[in-house]
Formats: sequence, structure tokens, C-alpha cells
Amino acid sequence: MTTPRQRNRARLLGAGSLVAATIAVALAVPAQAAGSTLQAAAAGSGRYFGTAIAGSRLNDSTYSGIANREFNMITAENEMKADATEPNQNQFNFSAGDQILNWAQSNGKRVRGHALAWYSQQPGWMQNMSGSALRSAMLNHVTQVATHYKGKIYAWDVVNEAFADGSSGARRDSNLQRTGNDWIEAAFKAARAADPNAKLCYNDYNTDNWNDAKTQAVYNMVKDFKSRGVPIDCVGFQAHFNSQSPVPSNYHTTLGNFAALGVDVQITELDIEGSGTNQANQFQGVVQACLAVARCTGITVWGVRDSDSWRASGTPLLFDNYGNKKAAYTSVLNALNAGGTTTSPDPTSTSPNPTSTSTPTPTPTTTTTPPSGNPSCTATYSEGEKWSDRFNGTVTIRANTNISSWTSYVTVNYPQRIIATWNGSPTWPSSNVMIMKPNGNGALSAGQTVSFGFTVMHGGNWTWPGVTCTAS
Ligand code: 9MR
Repeated sequence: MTTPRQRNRARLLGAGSLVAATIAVALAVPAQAAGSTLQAAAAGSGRYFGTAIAGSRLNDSTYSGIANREFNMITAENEMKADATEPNQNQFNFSAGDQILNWAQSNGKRVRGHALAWYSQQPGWMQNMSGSALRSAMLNHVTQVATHYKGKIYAWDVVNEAFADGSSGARRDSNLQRTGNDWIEAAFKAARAADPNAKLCYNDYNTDNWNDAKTQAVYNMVKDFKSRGVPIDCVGFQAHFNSQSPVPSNYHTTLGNFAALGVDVQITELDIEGSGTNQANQFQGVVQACLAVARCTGITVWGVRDSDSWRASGTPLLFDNYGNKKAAYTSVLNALNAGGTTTSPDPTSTSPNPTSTSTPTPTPTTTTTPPSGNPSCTATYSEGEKWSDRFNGTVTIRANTNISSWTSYVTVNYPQRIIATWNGSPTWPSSNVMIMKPNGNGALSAGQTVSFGFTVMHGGNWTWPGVTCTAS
């Protein structure tokens, strides 16, 4: 089932496709040869492309062959979690985690550590603990595991899924939360002390839409941590999507706003249920959102083939059950090769990245001019397709009375510039203002609408253009 937003998106794509194709030809002079694998394509803009690995599958040569060819960042899907690494209190077992680490290292890949402190997948002894005993046990776990892997982990998910779903914006209730609200910062401090060179991430799901209470709650925690000097270097967005939880159109805003706090952002567990073009488009949207944000340092998918997924029936990955590349693979590869904001040249650096150029501005859903006098019209802006370097917008003109013609003014925000238009006749009084008049007769009767569209090169500024109209 498609939502009205998805249908609009499809229409916009259709309207703009010719223009987009023309632009693609003009802009597709690659700075370097296109990558033929996901890791090579991502490396073109300084990013990594990773996958979760299940150690038990590594002796399946189709699986390990694809994993080795396509990915350069590895997450242990389950093997570094607390139930695996500390099955009995203070008796650590790193064999399964080490197997994955060794496979990654011997194939020249880096490793994301997942996850040190989490309400789920706790060993039985930990599930039964509470209070200060649990707090101490948790900190000991963080310290021992981070120490064992010291110097070998690019980034740790120090704390996983600590916020509640829904509209409360509250912490998730758990035995860890009940040890005191400061359990998260205590875990980060312990991790920093144990492995000062690993990036330390907070990781969660349903934090993709900027307007969601959970997103805002995590944002406020990270902002607070940064202001108080609690060690945090990155935020992981799990990105498990399906039709109930689709990729939000404001994803780049979310990623950019977090990055503006002075942390890296990473897509850490990407999978999108679905198939065919729809699935491919959604994957493309996630890649483009990451590429639009300088401090989005990489993307990890949560498994190799559909059949390897924790939700295999949703066919949410980039390779089918037989290891064939799906349409989603091609769209991800192409989006990566189209490039984006270049991320830090040294992705292992923990210093703030001064090259960040993304300063997304939360925007209203429409920009309108109230009707004044007769004849009158209203102009409404709506977002269209987004790419790493440009976006499409549509302006809908609504006649409030019968009108014989209309004129619309579109003002873009520096360094934005309009590079293409359709369904209207533009003139350019200055570099940031476009005056759009109808093609032919602009007569509309009261209540009728007509739309025109344009493409903006955004130069890192995602602020919506201002739109107004006058009628005669
Ligand atoms: O993919 C993991 C699956 O094999 C496990 O059974 C499951 C147990 O909780 O965890 C899955 O991975 C989760 C990840 O660790 C945290 N985010 C959600 C992932 C999917 O459930």
C-alpha cells in the first residue's frame, strides 16, 4: 500500500524525470572511476560500506565471498553481545566474537563493536540483577569487553536502544535504567577509559524522522552529553524500515542536525522490507541522506542475503537468497557512485570534522501567502526528490478567486541556485530570485490548482525556498 506522500513522490519523479536525466548527464563527470562494489563506491566519498556478519555462516563460501567482495566494515550480528561474551558473571568468552574480528582483520576490514550495554540479549545472571550490583556488573562488562578488543574496534555501540518508542520521549524502562538515569553516561565513561581510540556511539531505531519524540529525546541526550563533556563520538541509526516504518523524507535533516552537535552519524543496521523498484528507491533515499551529511561516515546493512536476515520473509537486503544482486543493490551502488559531501579524509580521526557543511533547517510543511484582496492565489511549496547535491521542489498555485493569470516568486537561499524548471516560464531578476509565469493562458477558476517545478543545487543548504504568488 502506498501512502499519499509516496504517490506524490512518484508523480514528482515522473514530472521531473526528463530534467533529472539531463542533469545527471551534465553532472556525472566522475571525479574518479566509479566503484564496482559497494565498498569501492562508498570509498569514493570517504565512507565505508559494511554488513553484519553471523559467524556461523562464514564457512558458506557464497556468503563469505560476497561479504569479502562488497563490504569493508563488519559488525558481529550477535557474537559481541553480553549473552555471548559474558555467559557467566566475570567469565568471559570471546571465541565467537574473535572469530569475526579475525576474519575481518585478515581480509583488511574494520569492525564496529555491537553492543556493550543493552536491555536485551543479557545473559540470565544479568537479567536477574538490579540496583548497584547490576550497575557494577554492567560497568565491569563494558570495561572487560572494550579492553579485550582495545585498539581493534572502529566504533562501539556503547549503549543500544535506551529510549522508549512512541510519543513519550522517555527512557525505556529496563533493569539498567532502574539503576539510575546516569547509567548511559557511566557506560560511555567506562568505554572511553578502556579503549580511548574507539569511537563511542549511542545506537537506536525509530530515530530517523526528525519530528518523532524519540528522535528529539536522543538528540537532547547527545546535546546534553556534548555540553557536559560526557564522551560520545557518534550516533548510530539502525534504519530498520518497512511499510509501517518507511524511510522519512526528512532523513537528511535528522542526520544533519545530529552531526551539527559535533558527532559522527552512521547508518548501522540498514534493512528495508519490500522488493523491486519501491525497495530500490527507499534504499537510494537512505544512501542519499547519508551522502548529504559530511559527518555521515558510513552505512552498514544488517546482513548479506535476504535469507541471512533476522526478518528473512521481508526480503530486506541487497542480495537475494542465491546471492544475486537485487535492484536495491544497483540503486545503492549508483547512489554511492553519484557521490556526495566528502566526509573526513581520515575516518578514524576522533577530532570534530571541520569540513561539515550540512546545516539543515527544520522547515514548515508549507509556505503560503495568505490571500489578500481580489483576485488572489496561494502558493504552496512541497519537497520533491533529493540527491546528494540537489533537490526538486514543486510549487502549487491555487486560485482563491477566479483569476486571469498568476505570477509566482521563488527565493532560494545562498548558496542554492535553481538549475532547471518545468511547467512554467521563468525570468531571473537576481541570482536568488526566480519569477515564474504560466506557460500560455494562466486563467484558473476559484479552487483550481496548477503546479510548476524546479531543481535546486543546494551547496549544502537544505533550507526550503520561499514561495509567494500574485494574481490578476
Ligand atoms: O539480527 C539479530 C538477531 O539475529 C537476534 O536474534 C536479535 C536478538 O535480539 O538481534 C538482532 O539484531 C538486532 C540488533 O542487535 C539491535 N537492533 C535490532 C536488531 C534486529 O532485531
